Amino acid sequence: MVLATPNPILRGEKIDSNIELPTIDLMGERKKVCKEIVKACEEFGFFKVINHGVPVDVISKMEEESLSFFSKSEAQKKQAGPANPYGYGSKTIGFNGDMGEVEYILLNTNPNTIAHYSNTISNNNPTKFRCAVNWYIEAVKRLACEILDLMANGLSVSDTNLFSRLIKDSDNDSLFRLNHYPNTKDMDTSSPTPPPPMDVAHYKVGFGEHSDPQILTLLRSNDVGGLQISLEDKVWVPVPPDPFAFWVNVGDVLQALTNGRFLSVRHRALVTNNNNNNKTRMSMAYFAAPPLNAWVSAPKEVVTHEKPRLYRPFTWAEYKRTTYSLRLGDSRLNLFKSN
Ligand code: GA4
Repeated sequence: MVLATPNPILRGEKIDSNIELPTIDLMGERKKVCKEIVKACEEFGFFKVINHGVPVDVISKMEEESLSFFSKSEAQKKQAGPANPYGYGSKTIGFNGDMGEVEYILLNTNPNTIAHYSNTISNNNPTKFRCAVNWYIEAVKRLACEILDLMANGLSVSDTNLFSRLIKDSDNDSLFRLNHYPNTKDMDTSSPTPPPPMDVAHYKVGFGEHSDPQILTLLRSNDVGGLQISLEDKVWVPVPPDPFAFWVNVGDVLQALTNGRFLSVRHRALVTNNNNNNKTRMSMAYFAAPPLNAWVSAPKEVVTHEKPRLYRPFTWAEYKRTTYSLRLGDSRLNLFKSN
């Protein structure tokens, strides 16, 4: 009998399922919502939004397209790859040796990129795929702008559209990602009895620990769990799946734009091999980013005598280049500290 080899990266880590992650009801009273968002971003860099206004059919159409793509044969999926960085990728993440138990489609939200890839992603009905993606992006972009305006308001930044303007720009460099995490039961049959649910040694890394480089990420998943966020003291908090909500991540650029007040949350996705039903995790992430030539510089309201400028101004192009020169888990923002 061969025993499952515990993944050394995960050994000895602390998991805390008792921490309650913030939920923001966007239909709530505006002032209260602004305050709650700021608190969530300072404490976790992460929160859930409900009553978000993204139509259910927009989400279900996108999910249907995603499922139909990932159900194809390996050979068919490979026609939309390799991810360079856009297109279909399997197991390899980025260009510097990062790997995970994940397959994905990564796209720039620019309509030309979407149109181009739609032909190989969905050769039987590219228009249907393209429309589903464009509708989804339009809806989540609107949601991201609303949240960014609430953040600026909550931080008393006088130019309340300062953050949202960056992603509304027609040259924005926002991305869209579809992830599929296969059930590792199919890959690892060596475990004789199902391990207890929180025994991290029996999980594999789907997408390793990292922060998102952009401004804001809106993440939606099906009802299969696996996402975890990391608190400052290296405790991992499992994120309960909720297919009706969106999870919002603060990205590195927003941490810089808020002069370090908001935390760019470190997170990862694990895949379990003790999932008895065969349902696999699928997620879709919208990464709201500025145009390549945009400058990232914290506004005066968040730079004070007590809290001087933490990061030097940089362009998104420079930040993105640095991101792609490093490994997934590297802390890139530290390289942009002002001296
Ligand atoms: C993490 C967040 C997004 O998924 C992503 C990822 C990107 C990629 O998969 O191409 C990166 C990763 C992400 C950060 C470090 C670099 C770039 C893989 C990698 C090793 C699309 C992004 O923008 O940055």
